[in-house]
Amino acid sequence: MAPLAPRSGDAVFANVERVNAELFTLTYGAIVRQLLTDLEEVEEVNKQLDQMGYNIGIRLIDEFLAKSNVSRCVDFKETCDVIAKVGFKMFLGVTATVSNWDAEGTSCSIILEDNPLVDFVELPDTCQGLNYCNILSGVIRGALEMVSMKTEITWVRDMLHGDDAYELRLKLLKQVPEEYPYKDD
Ligand code: MYR
Repeated sequence: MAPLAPRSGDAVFANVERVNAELFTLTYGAIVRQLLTDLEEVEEVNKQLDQMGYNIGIRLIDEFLAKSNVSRCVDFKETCDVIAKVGFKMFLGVTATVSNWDAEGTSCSIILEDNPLVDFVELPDTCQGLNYCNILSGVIRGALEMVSMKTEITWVRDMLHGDDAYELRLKLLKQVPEEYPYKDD
C-alpha cells in the first residue's frame, strides 16, 4: 500500500472549492426541482427563479462593488463588460463574452460557454419551456437596478434546450440619473 502523503495546501483548497461548487450546483438543482413540484407550471417556476435572482442581485451588488474595486462605468457598454468579465468570474468562476450590440448601444448579448449551474442537469420533455438558469437573469436585473439601470433580460440560447451556448439578451430600458442630496455652489 502506498504510504499516506500529506497533500499540499493548494490541492486541499482546490478540492474544497470543487466540492463547494458541486454542492452549490446540486442545491440549485434541488431548488428548481422543488419549485416544479410546488408550482406545477413551468412559467410560474421561471417567474419565481427570476424573482429569487432579483432578490439576490439587489444585495449582491454591494459585495460586488466592495470586492471588485470597479468604479463607476461610463456607459452601458462598460457595465456589460464588467458583468461578463468581473461579475461572472467573481460569483460563478467563469467569464462570458459580450457581443451583438445594437446601434444605440442599449442592447447586447452576454454569451456563456461554460455554465456551472447546469452540471449534471438534463431536462425532461415536460420542461421544454423552463428557463433553468433564470436566477442569473434575475441577479443581473436586480444588481443593475441598484446602480440606476432598469433592464429587461431574456434567454436567447440555452444549451439545455439544444443550443450551442447560453446567451442572455440585455436591454437597457431606462437609466435613472443619480441625484445628490445637496448642490455644489
Ligand atoms: C457602476 O457603474 O456603478 C458599476 C456597475 C457594475 C455593475 C455590475 C453588476 C454585477 C452583477 C454580477 C452578476 C453576476 C452574475 C452571476
